Amino acid sequence: MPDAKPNTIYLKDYRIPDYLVDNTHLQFELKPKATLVKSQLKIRRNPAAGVGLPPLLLDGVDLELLSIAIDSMPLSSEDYEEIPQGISISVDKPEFHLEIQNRINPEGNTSLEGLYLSNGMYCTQCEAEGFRKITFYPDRPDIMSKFTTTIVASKNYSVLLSNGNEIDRGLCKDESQYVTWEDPFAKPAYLFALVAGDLKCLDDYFTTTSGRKVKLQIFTEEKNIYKCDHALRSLKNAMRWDEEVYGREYDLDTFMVVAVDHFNMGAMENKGLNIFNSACVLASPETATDAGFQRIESIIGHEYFHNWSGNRVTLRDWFQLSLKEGFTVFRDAEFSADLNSRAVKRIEDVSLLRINQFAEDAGPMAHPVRPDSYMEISNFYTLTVYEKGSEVVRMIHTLLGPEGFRKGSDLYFERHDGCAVTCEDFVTAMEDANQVKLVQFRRWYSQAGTPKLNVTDYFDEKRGIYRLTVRQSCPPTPGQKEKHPFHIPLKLGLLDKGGNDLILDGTGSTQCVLEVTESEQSFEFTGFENKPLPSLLRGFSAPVKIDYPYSVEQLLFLMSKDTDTFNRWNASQRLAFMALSDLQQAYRKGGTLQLQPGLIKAYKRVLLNRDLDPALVAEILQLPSEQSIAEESACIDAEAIVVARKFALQTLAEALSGELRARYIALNVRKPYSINAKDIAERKLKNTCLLYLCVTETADSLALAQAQFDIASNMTDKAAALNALINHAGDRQANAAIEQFYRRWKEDAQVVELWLGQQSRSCRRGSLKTVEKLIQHPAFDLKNPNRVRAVIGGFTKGNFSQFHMSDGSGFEFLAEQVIALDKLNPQIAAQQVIPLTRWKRYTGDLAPKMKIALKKIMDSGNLSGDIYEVVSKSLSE
Ligand code: B3K
Ligand code: ZN
Repeated sequence: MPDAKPNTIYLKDYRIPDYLVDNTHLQFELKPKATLVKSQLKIRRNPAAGVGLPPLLLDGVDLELLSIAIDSMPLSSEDYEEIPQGISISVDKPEFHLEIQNRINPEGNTSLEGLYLSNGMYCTQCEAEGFRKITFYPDRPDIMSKFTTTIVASKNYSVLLSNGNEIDRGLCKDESQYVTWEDPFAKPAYLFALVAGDLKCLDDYFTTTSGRKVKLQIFTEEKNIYKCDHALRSLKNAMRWDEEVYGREYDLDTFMVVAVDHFNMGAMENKGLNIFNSACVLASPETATDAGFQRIESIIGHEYFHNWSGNRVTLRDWFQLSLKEGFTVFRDAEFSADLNSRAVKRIEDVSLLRINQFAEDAGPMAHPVRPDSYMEISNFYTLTVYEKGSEVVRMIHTLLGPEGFRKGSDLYFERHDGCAVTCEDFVTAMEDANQVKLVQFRRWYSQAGTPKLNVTDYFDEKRGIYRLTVRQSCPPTPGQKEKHPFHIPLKLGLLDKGGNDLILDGTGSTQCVLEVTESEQSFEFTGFENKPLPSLLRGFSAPVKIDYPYSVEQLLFLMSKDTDTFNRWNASQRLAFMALSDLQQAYRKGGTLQLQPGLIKAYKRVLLNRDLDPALVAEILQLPSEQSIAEESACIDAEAIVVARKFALQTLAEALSGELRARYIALNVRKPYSINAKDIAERKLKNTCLLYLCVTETADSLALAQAQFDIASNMTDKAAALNALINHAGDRQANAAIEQFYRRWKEDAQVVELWLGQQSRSCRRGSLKTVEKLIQHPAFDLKNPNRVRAVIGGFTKGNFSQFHMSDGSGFEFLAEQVIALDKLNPQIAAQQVIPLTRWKRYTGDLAPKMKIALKKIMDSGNLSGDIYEVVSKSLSE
């Protein structure tokens, strides 16, 4: 148990702030163990908050208070009171200057929240509630203040950065230096940032549509400057895209990005000074894979887009998190889709949603896109808030069309610029700009759970009428037993026998969006000679599960004929799920396993089809992961899943080896590495073929992998070959590759993380013993979240078969790691514990063994609020 059980905070209890902070001036005297923070705040009573002068409440955590003064008069200990969340100060006037001095210990801060040190460099992370670890402050997003910041530090630091524009710098009497920054835009404390380090920068300019020249700078250690080009290019693309697609220009004179090795997540959108996890900004062809390059582009875009969706228009309270995150994920997804393959981007995003967000919706932490309560807000940076939140915005886009959506976003930004607002304000702007009502649609924000659509159809041959009947339901989630019907945009097409799209109405369109709003609803289409075949939920037009009784033949037909690329891929997935479920059943019954022959034929056809985008071919060929098979199953039989998938993979690899080899050889041409959609697609298919070939473990196929490993000069090909060897070569060959790779790359943090991750995820070599050894390896560091995610996360989230070993050793291991992590970094501990929280869905002995591991954590004592919330909710469900 934590010292005191954390409080639950409710959305319904929101109250506007009693006091406002117009100006915030901060001065930092940086010392590793004892940084002095002086804050001067111009405070006034909030006129909208009522009469009287209630006490001023300031949040503060792990701070050493040195002094407080109001209008230069020092306060005595009777004038303020220390309370659990900070201090409460008696106030006798409606306007005053508050001065506070406190000390903090950046070196001892392993939570990576507030001000901390990473490889000798000072940096901050304030979202959501990290600012209170820097100084006493009303740390809530609806308090927006104009900040100036003075940083005083030794001359060893070549850069001292904060938000906004540099307005002063000089030397102090004691030979230290100072720099002062001013941010002209009022902002909540969570967007504050400070960086001090011995860094170099890559710089450039961007000229906005209205002709303003903006200085762009990417800061990193000198040795990594050569890895910043892609981030810089991505930033310029993002700036141009936001001008073209949303009419949004950048608003400061400089935009800075800093790469930091120790970071709890991907990146942070601090005003004018984005701080990035090094892994999400640094890349070169020799050190980063194509997926890494694409991730950088999307995260650079995401953080940049927050400048409007999050910073200029910010949040009233943390329950509204999806207002900025869901909207910004939607924006970055469209940015990536516009710059790369739209279909492949959609497939990747939907896979993530179905595998992980659907699991969240079905688990003990299920919550609506706008949660209505939390104990620890850090636990709500979830796939529901981000990815499902983005799907909700996408549905508005689908319902209003691109022009209507743009009118809505223009109105939203114009109406709320400089304000802290709510999800409700977003929907209202969309309604007002389009003169529509989205009353029922709002349930997407308040109801948790994944809706399910059951679709049946009927064809009246005589009258040529085709009727679709849609029934919707949504399973209960914690605290929400009954659900009301959702407003669901169901995009569909109808195919004739030749696979052509039929015309659906008088306007001649071949695709329509049905608006499903009732529990049961029928839709009719007329004028057909034969019963059409429906292509349902095209482009995944809503975050739902859909069930229509397709036969194997119908799925094969859709897979080769559907004009909607997403649904072609989806048909291949359904087919694979059916085949894998048959195999699981046969295994459970002790029968012989046989892979559905239709699937082999279909894969062969796809592999031979030279007209299909190679990236799509690669997506179709990849069998659903074990995790995604698990997510499809009502009860998870881990052993049957592993056996079924392995059997399917081996059968396919053997049956298609000729075609796989031919396609591999055709694509394996030597040419200079370039990051463009066509080359990325070809590398993706080539490496998918290589991995399949190696599943057969023949000397021939392993020789191809070895040759690629030896000569590859880019990391995409090198890492793919290493992965094939780690998973399929004999011990000697695999270990030699592992060692050789490490020797070459041990100085490169990002490559070492990739290397650790591949070993932990390997079902052959990533057994618990290997992972335990990796934890002892000099490259591992429990204080570094990237290393934790690579080794512990790689094993528990990416190595299904080994983590779910029937003796429960994987669960025990995770419990021990979570207990150790919680003492250092509660946010990372809470991210890592998630696989255990799904215990209820497992069959056999696994569920009780997972539960025992959770109990072990619960009983270990002195838990953080983060871990307490997740573990107690998982056990009490
Ligand atoms: N807004 C940050 C996330 C902060 C997470 C704090 N625990 C990054 C992003 O979503 O852009
Ligand atoms: Zn974000």
